[in-house]
Amino acid sequence: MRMLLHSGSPQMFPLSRRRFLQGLAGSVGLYALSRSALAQAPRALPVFEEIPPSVSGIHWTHNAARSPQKYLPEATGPGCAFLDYDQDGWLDIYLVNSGKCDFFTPAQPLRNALYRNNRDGTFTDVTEKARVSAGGFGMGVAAGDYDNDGFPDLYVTQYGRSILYHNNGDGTFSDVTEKAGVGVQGWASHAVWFDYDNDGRLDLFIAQFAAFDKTHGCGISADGKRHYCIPRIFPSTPSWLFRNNGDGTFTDVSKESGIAASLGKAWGAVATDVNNDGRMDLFVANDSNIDEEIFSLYRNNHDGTFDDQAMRLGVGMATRWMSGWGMKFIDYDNDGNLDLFLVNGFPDDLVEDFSSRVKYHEPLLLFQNMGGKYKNVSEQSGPVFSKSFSARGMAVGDFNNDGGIDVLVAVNDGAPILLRNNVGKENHWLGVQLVGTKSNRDAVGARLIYQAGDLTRSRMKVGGGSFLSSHYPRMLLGLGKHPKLDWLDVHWPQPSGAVERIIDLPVDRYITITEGTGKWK
Ligand SMILES: [Ca+2]
Ligand SMILES: [Ca+2]
Ligand SMILES: [Ca+2]
Ligand SMILES: [Ca+2]
Repeated sequence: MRMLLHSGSPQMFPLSRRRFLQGLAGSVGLYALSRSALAQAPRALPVFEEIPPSVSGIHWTHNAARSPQKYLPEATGPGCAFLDYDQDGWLDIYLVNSGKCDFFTPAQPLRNALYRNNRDGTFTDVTEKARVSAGGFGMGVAAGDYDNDGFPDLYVTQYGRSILYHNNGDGTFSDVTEKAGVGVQGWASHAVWFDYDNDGRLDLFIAQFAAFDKTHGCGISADGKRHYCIPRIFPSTPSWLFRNNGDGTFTDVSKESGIAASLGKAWGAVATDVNNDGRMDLFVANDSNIDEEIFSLYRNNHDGTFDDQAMRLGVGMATRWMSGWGMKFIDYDNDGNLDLFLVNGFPDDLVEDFSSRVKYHEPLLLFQNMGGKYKNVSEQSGPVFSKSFSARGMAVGDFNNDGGIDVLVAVNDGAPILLRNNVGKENHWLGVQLVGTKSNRDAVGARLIYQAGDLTRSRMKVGGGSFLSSHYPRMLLGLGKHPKLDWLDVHWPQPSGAVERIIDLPVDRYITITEGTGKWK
């Protein structure tokens, strides 16, 4: 996605996905492989199987509010989330819609949707009871338990007023935006929960794209048409960082943390510990540099401030860590190696008028990690990969608890796509829910290192998801054909920093590990 953002002039500047993948290849080695390489034998069930609304019960669709004026926010959403809002051990789904704002009044009211997992492959719309319909012009969602009460809360980003929903633990949520002091106004894109000051409480980063103004469009292009310009004409804006005070309120620390000093058109963000120093760093996909695809990496200076390190660390590093516009490294076949799932879609719906190469709807892509090299296995992985979509957000999570990580794709102006993974269970796995006690309860920033025979792997629980979206709260560890896990080290995040080694572990099931107990349940 990020390269699309450089089409800043009123004229669109088309960039092919091929070029994007070539860029990506620079860091993860996609170059060497072609689509046709190493075709697999046909299997009974597709690797990723599209679950239609008639089966899933998910009938909600996204309305992009498309207008002849081509207001840019129409082209950019939505995001989605896997979360377990009722803590029954089964992942539920949250979907973000557009809605009323200064350039759009829907004929019928639009709403976001919360679907409860019925534990049998179907979902029930519980939005009304849960009171999480939002109603503004929604963009994305981030789930995180900011008050450490065991129930995930929701931050919904919007063009206009963004919303913090506190999960009451009884199937309902309350809008606590004002009380909590996190009511930003502007064009919020991607939000990330992470504990930047290591006090055991999740803080909130909110990316802002641009100072969009409906009175300043791109006008008519040379072809006599209006396009969705992703333009330099909108001023760059600061993003926000809110420190969690621990009493249900937050303090805006955008200025003193240095976040506000770095202007940019921020799209996606992920919090991870880049240099393994026990501090969470923040990665932001950005459009502030016009001619190069540059990400901002805010390095945590340990004193409550952040420096923008993108130039020093380089774009390759950025690509490696970034989970931007619907892209995520997942171990879908549980062999212990991280594969790559990508969703895409060009924002300009008229792109095919001026480019024969670039399509508005684009296919989903799956790359299998063949032990260091990545192979495009999309063609062999199910009929859904031969379709095309205007995909935006993507969330991953195991909604049917079979150990195979499933995928939810949020589509602009369409129905979401739910993909069930049919192959994860063919290898051994362990699913781990971490519960922090000294560290933040979601254990964002925790690192798991595990060994099964000759397989040793490390997985970090990062903050944030892919574009506008929020991933599974549990960790899935792939063991390949190893039937036994020798040990698992849990490196809890600060302020604990404790390391606990767990042995005598089961496989092919989910367990919970609570910080300080030294054992699993
Ligand atoms: Ca649930
Ligand atoms: Ca909570
Ligand atoms: Ca904190
Ligand atoms: Ca699954």
